[in-house]
Amino acid sequence: MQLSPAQLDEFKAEGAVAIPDLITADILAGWQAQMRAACTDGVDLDDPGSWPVGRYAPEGGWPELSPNLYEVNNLEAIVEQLGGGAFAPSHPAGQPWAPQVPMTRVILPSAPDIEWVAPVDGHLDGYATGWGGGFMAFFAVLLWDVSSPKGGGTGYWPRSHLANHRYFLEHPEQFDGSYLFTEPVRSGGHRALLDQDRSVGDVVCMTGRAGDAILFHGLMTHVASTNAAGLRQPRVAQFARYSHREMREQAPMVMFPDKDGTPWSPPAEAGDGYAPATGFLPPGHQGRKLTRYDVPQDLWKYWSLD
Ligand SMILES: O=C(O)CCC(=O)C(=O)O
Repeated sequence: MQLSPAQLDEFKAEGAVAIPDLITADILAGWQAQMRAACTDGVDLDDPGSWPVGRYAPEGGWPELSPNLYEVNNLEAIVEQLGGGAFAPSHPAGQPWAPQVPMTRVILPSAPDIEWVAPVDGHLDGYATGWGGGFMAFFAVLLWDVSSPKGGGTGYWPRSHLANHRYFLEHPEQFDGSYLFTEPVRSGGHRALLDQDRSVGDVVCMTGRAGDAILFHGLMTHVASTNAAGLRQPRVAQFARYSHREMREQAPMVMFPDKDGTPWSPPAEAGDGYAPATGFLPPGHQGRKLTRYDVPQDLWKYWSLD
């Protein structure tokens, strides 16, 4: 499978493009069977009467589905088309590369007294503590139909990849993740970067048929949305995330290093389960010359779209 020139143009302009039927019927049927079998606590994905409210995962989490999404031929072919071999599944910095398990996330309808509201703010992937640089793109893949924009599909702000790129061109020193701790994002959230840019569209919540996907640019502001009360479709999705191979390899040297510039090493876990950031490379540090820190004028410099 390859994206058509029209799909590539849409992806570049909007930061997101639908890929219908990314997943073949046989793989999809297998995944659905594995998801059904993995449910515990009396939950039956085909019986809304058995559903708890909101986000659901069985005890111990969702299992790795077979085949692994990252190894699906159609996906591999598109990733090769996009990156010309330069993109690989994202993984935590400081660990040797190993096959990755895609994230599985299920969002069931909310409680009847909760009114659906559109997401008001989102985030960028690739900036969690301990994650490496060079985050390029991600795919959201539906395992069940989502017919309604209120059905819990990933919310995203069209053209926010361009707005965020413009911000980082003006503030390249914050591309390391320090933008999260700097105004206006520190108080106003990612939304603050979008409000400054009139070309960014209103939030859209993903819909589609089981087996469909959306490809998102890594600088797309996005967020999980709520599955409206009363709906009878589970939002069941897997996510595949990709980084630039070379930048990913540089990540352990430069991601959240100690303030004196000594190489990053995973910090001890804080009490709330989140590892604290240990600081960023100071301006002028040699590490900042690595491509992991590059904010290219041409947003597509590290892609293979021509
Ligand atoms: O569950 C979703 O639709 C959104 C997931 C998300 O925000 C993420 O993977 O970063």
